[in-house]
Amino acid sequence: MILKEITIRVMKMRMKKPFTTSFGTFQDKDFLLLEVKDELGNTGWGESVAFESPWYSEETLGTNLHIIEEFLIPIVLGKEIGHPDEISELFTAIRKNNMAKSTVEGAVWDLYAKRNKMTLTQALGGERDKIEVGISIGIQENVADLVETVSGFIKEGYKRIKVKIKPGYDVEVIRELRKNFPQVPLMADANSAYTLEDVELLKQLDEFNLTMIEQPLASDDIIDHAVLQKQLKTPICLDESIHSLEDTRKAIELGSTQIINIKIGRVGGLTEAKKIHDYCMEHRIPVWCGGMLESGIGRAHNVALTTLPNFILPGDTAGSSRYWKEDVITPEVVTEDGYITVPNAFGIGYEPDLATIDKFTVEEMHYQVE
Ligand code: OSB
Ligand code: MG
Repeated sequence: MILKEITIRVMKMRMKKPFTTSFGTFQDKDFLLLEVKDELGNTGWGESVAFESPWYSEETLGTNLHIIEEFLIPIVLGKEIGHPDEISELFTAIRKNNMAKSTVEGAVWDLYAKRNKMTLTQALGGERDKIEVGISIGIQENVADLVETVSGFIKEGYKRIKVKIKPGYDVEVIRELRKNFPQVPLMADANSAYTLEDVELLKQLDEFNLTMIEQPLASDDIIDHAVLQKQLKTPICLDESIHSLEDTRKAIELGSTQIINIKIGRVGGLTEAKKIHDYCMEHRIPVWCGGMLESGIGRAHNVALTTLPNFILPGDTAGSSRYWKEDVITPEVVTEDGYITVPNAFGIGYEPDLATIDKFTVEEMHYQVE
């Protein structure tokens, strides 16, 4: 297939509710959508999961736009591509900027699947027709609010509860949750809010039978996490620290992580995500699919990825209505009793809703070859 046209849209969508992590609160989601068209008029869609500001990683909407326009589009526009795995190879001359790369690569995967009349799930080699869904809950005003929120999500059937923690909002919060929900699969995500000086505090979490603690230490660390894991019973799961198969191999060899959160954008695309999945499966490390508060386009990619066999823990990919009043795809992603049914339409399996997309488009750029 020949990549003839690329359109980038700068999007602005307001989430139903603000989301608070150890870094702060936000509600407006600014992100990029990218559409690629081949010589036959087939299209594919990708989403940049970079946030407007660099709190989660160094990438932002602005850096993604810059890298995509100035470096990635010149590499792929007009190119003949046999398989989407070729995209990451073409991008090896560009260091890092994984979320930017993933935006383009994701669109090419969707295009490839549609052109070959298969679902993205089939193109990836996925197996499931439904996936298990957990929920990630931001930091709440007080513990009573949190207990009520969690109770609601358990009633809705979510298969696992994840709560954000930060210093001063950790052990007592988890204690209270465990008291109220003794059986529920529960985990905590620190988004790098702790250091090795907090070992004694983190050890107190061991008594609550958490499925895992996600990214307790620095976002660029895999050394201290190994030191911490030796002192914790609770399995550590790395999120921010893992950008590639190589990071995965090193973290597993060092004993820094027992579970991996795979985010397509953070690792540079579906091809690398699949490699990490396969490596973890060989090494008996369970994986799950993380979330970046995606719109329907990115969410659809997550659903397809989660159908691979080693995604044995519930992911953060909840249904559209958890985040959005109106999503940019039809139908929306729907969670029912803690499951999402994997769509069987070709490509990402959900139709981009152009009217809604237009409504939330702030700026649009178009590139094409003659
Ligand atoms: O650390 O997993 C994270 C949201 C934004 C940035 C980072 C993270 C999160 C979440 C929510 O935990 C995931 C989601 O519901 O999409
Ligand atoms: Mg996380």
